[in-house]
Amino acid sequence: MAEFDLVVRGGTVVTGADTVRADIGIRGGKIAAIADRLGGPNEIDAGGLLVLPGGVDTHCHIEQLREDGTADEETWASGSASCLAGGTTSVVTFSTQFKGHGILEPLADYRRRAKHSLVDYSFHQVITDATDEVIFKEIPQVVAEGIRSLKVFLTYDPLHLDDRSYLRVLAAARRNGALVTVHCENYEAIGWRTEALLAAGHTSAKYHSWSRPSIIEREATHRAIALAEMVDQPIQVFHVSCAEVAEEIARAQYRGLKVWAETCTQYFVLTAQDQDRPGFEGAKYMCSPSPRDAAEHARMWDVIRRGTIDVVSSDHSGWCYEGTRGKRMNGSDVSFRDIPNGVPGLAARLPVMFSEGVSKGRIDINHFVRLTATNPAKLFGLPGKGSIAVGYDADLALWDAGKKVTIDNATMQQAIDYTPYDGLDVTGWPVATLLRGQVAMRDGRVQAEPGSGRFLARAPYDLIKPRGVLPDGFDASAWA
Ligand code: DUC
Ligand code: ZN
Ligand code: ZN
Repeated sequence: MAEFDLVVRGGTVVTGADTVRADIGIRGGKIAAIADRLGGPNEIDAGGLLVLPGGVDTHCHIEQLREDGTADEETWASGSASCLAGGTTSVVTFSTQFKGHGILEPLADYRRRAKHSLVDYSFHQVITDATDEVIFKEIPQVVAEGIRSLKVFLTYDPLHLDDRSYLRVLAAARRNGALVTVHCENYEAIGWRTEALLAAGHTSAKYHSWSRPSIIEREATHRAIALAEMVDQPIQVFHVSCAEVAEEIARAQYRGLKVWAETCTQYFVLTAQDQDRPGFEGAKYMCSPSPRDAAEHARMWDVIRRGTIDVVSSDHSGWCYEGTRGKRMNGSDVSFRDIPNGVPGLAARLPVMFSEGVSKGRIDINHFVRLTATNPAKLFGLPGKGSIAVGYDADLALWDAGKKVTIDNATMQQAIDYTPYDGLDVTGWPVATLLRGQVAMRDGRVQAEPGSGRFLARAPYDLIKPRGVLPDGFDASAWA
């Protein structure tokens, strides 16, 4: 019997720490050896290529349930194929809650849908209604099933939580050993500015960013951190859009708090000015927090280099531009308030960040791997993912660092009918993606079958344990 099922030969293996010339021997879906001159009957030639850990995208919306019983247009089959096309092998998506309802029923539905995935997956549990039933009965059950992160929104109708409800979720997470992830924008301030903008006749997509300037994100980030500090509950701040928000997080990290930061691809290449395109086009670039101006991109690279940002995700959202279920769900002649937020980006994430970061010399390749694979896997408790080591899953992206591609929607291989990165020239592209030792994408052709992805139940892990530091020693989370 051959020693290995497959050998990846002749590549340059890159982890979050090291870059070495080595072959990789794979057995039973796992990395069995990393050494010089391995061989066997089945080899894949990685000569001239980088061998990266498969990407781990810990914030993306795939086939997310809607309140009317339908789901977003990006299905598990299409979204996960897009992941493979872009070198990503694991995702964490969202099981939702609808106000007035519990979390168990939508979770069961979502689990059924996710069985079609071509990549490995786990979920965050969104909490939009912090009832006693949800807080004391359902969250413990869901976390015990391995869904070890809760997502809260401090803005958005009808998702947002007020401060008291946010505190209750933080406390529930602390009791049950989960991480809390937070969408930080000030609900009341956005509502107030939106009302004023609409009254002044400022209705087009461009005013989306005017309704939510960066100070609104900074205030909510500060508040989210302060309340988490009071409860002694670790959090991850999602989609940091600008340096002034990252500074709030850096201050918290300096004080020793367990506060981690995520940003997304769009905050390095899109701008608020993209929303000012003619007609309805601006809707294609509308997401929250809003992209800022072009000067912010350089400031974001600075905070990346300083180490404040831990994760880069896609925040891929399933809204098509055409048709009646996506960006135009409320019509094509509506104000910015009624256009759904979010941009697609599953396949674009690694190529855009590699090109803008590594190819342009802003970060080194190991930092790129940490941001896009190693850190997300560690922070969300996915052992065996996000790095290349003996015993790890053989999830690999074989990467041509010199390949030049102009992004268009066909290269994204997604169900969404546009990409906001259309026309962007990138240097660096995945030529093959392996999931647990199986070649799942080669030369742009996705060859994995729907259902080949596995649910990743997340066990308790030390990184997200509370610090044990409470303002006056009184643990309110034991009581409420
Ligand atoms: N913002 C979010 O918080 N989620 C999805 C899309 C978006 O723009
Ligand atoms: Zn969000
Ligand atoms: Zn999101």
